[in-house]
Amino acid sequence: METMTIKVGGMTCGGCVASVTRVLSALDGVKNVTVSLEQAQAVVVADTAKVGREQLVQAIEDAGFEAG
Ligand SMILES: [Cu+2]
Repeated sequence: METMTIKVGGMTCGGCVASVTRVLSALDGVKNVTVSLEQAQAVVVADTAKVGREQLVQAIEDAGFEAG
């Protein structure tokens, strides 16, 4: 289990936070997701044998936000 912090750009409200939280939580291997609008980031606890940082970034971008 590893904690990864990913910068998320383009979030403007609680709805955006909920969207990012939802897409990340849906990925297999993700155990916990904490998204902060103020800090513009997502902190994800995940089993890195199942899901890598690239997949988290891709999921955020697919949802219409910038990630890195
Ligand atoms: Cu929003």
